[in-house]
Amino acid sequence: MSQHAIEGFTGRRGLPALRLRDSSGAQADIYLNGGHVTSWVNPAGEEMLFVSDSSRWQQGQPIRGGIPLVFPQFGPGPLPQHGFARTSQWKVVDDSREAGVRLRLESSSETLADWPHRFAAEVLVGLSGESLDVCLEITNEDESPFTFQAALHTYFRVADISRVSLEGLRGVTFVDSLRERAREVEQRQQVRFDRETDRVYVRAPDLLTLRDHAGHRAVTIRKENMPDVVVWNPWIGKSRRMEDFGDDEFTGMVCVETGAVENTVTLQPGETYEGRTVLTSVVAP
Ligand code: TA6
Repeated sequence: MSQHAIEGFTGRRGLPALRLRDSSGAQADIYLNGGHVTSWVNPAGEEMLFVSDSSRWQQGQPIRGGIPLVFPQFGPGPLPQHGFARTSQWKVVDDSREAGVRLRLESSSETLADWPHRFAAEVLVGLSGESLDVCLEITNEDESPFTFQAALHTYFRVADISRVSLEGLRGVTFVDSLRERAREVEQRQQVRFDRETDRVYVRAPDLLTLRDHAGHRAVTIRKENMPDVVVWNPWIGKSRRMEDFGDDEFTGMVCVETGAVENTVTLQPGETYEGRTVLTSVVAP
């Protein structure tokens, strides 16, 4: 990773945030609320992530866009949707040796009330030229094992969803959240979008390419120890039902999320899980 400059600043609605820059001119913003990457600008100055114009910017509320951290639960369940990581206040780990920003969230009386396991979570965000590198680490600080789900719920900005393709999923089994979790094998080399899409691709390849044909851009998505990939676009109906998302914003975004969703993680006491995703911006014809 290249050398970084890190500066604190007051972000939207007064929320505390950090800005990370590297020598290539790339830049990323990370909010302490949720440990949330809200912006990734490539060396050419292009914003690669989507954030809704209707997003809340309130402490304790999820930011609609960027890279929400999903932990310890994905989707609906006994905990609030997608777990408490994205609505908790993370702290900066001041470690000058790090190549990037490291934030930390520890179990507390609030989290223990909902999820009775002591843990430490850390996210390391780094930049290296065309790449954004996000590593999520979860340590079991308890005396008994626990099982969790985790994901980087990344919202990519695109010029026109109808001219977007996601490559590398052919032959992968997916669970369709819109058809009572029906399982099917992806037949297409290029997944395209013309309707609401909400699928978990199980044990997907570790390298995918998202092509924004109208934007003449592409992003490679390289993951480590994050077996599953969630692909989501709310399309028209769901967009209208989300009050922190514009009715027509579905045309300018797609979520390609990397994590352990169908393949949950069980940690023994003292064990640490590390999941990493490296996003690289490439110019596409
Ligand atoms: O990742 C896909 C998904 O689980 C969708 O079902 C949709 O609910 C999306 O996450 C956003 O969830 P949120 O709780 O942020 O509105």
